[in-house]
Amino acid sequence: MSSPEEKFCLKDVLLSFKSCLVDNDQDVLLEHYLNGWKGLVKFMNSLGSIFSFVSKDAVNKIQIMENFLKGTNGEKYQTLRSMVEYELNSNKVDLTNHSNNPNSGCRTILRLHRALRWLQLFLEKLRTSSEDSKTSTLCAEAYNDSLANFHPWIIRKTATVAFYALPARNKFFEVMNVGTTEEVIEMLGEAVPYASRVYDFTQELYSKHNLLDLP
Ligand code: 1PZ
Repeated sequence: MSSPEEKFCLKDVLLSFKSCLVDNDQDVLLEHYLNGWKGLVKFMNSLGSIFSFVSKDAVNKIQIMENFLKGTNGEKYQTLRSMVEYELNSNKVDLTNHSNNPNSGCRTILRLHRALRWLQLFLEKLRTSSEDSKTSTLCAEAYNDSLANFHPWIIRKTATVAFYALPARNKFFEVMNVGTTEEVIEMLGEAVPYASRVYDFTQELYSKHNLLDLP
């Protein structure tokens, strides 16, 4: 049995997206951003092995970024702004095809950034859902309005099938380990806006540098 302090709590995870915002929402600390993702992966793993194809990809991308942070140019990867500046100035970003510099920080973060949009939409749908709402439907709607647009047919198909394995709304709220339904709804109302602010900042930064379509 795990001790209470080791118990997973979605609120702490979402608050990582608060602690990663710096400079008046004009920059994002990569380490805290990745901590948020690590917590989300943990949460996803607690929902069952059906999502392991998703968590494998997320873990892989987190690892790519952690290797940059630990590497010789680690200080260039402290924030999203410094990463973009560094990688663009040193020609580390493939703008047209994904071959010379396969896993740039910019293209890797772009994948997580698109997934953050899904998360934002999904959690907002959950927050405003009624008791008889189906988590699988909410999740599929959020996915179709975001990530699905960037995924080939086979991944869309697999993801859509996996969504049916999501626990029902009350069970899902329980796994978040935040408290009663009212407390979960309140927590989401408080925490989702931080994820939105991180999303908005990244979107603007990437758009300014024409990085939103990196292969
Ligand atoms: C709580 C339920 C979890 C549902 C998760 C919904 C997202 C479905 C996404 C399915 C993606 C699966 C596999 C890999 C896809 C990759 O091809 C793409 C593009 O990367 P590339 O091939 O270009 O390197 N990867 C992504 O789009 C990133 C996906 C990250 C998903 C993280 C989800 C975190 C979930 C948190 C749960 C609270």
